[in-house]
Amino acid sequence: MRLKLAAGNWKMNGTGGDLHVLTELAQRHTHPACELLICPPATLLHRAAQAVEGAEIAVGGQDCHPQGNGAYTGDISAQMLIDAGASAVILGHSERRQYHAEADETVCAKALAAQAAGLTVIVCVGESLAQREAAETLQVIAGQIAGSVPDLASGNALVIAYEPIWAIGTGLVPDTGQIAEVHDFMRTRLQDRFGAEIGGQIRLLYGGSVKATNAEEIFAVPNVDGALVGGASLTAADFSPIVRAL
Ligand code: G2H
Repeated sequence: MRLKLAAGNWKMNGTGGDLHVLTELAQRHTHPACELLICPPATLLHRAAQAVEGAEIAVGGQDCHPQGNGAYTGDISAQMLIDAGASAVILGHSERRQYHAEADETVCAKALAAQAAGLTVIVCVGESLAQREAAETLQVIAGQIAGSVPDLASGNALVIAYEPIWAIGTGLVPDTGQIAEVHDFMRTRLQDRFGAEIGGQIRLLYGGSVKATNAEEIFAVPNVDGALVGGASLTAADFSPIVRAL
């Protein structure tokens, strides 16, 4: 059985004054069948890891470099994330693909490095509105999974987040039929590639304008194993009801 996962992506939000959100989440999180992960900006990782020490909350990064170290100004390696207390990393988020021109091959190289370092990898995939309207959604998802996901020895340390770009931060959410179609498709592709066991272990998250008001409906969709949550993960008051809905 796949353990449910609620992952908060703080994006470029949060300073030291926001660490209280983690302690509030820790007090409220009593859901043993659900893993809780917060990915704050890199500047907060170490303090965030300290803030959740002893609680059932993990912290993760939002990106990493494919190399372990070297002359890459401004970048952070997978080993550095681990050193700061992270156990997971989000890779290939559409904002990285869009604003940093990250191609599937780059995401795959980062995923390999993160895996080798021992991080759980959350690879993001998702279509644009134009691609959906052109009925290219499944083709886009298939290409991103083929190009961004490295070969695996086990499915436990890989998570894939389906985040339709048109649903991110817009308040627009695909209907449950559209989510089911993509999640079932991803499961089939993964099982075709990695075999039934490994492909069946990989957790599939939905992301894009998840809120307390729509979480229950989304989590009832088969093959939705949790959520990657942006805006609604920034406060415990918003995030806790989403976690409870899992
Ligand atoms: C999608 C999501 C988190 P939000 O980017 O990855 O953000 O929930 O704000 O749409």
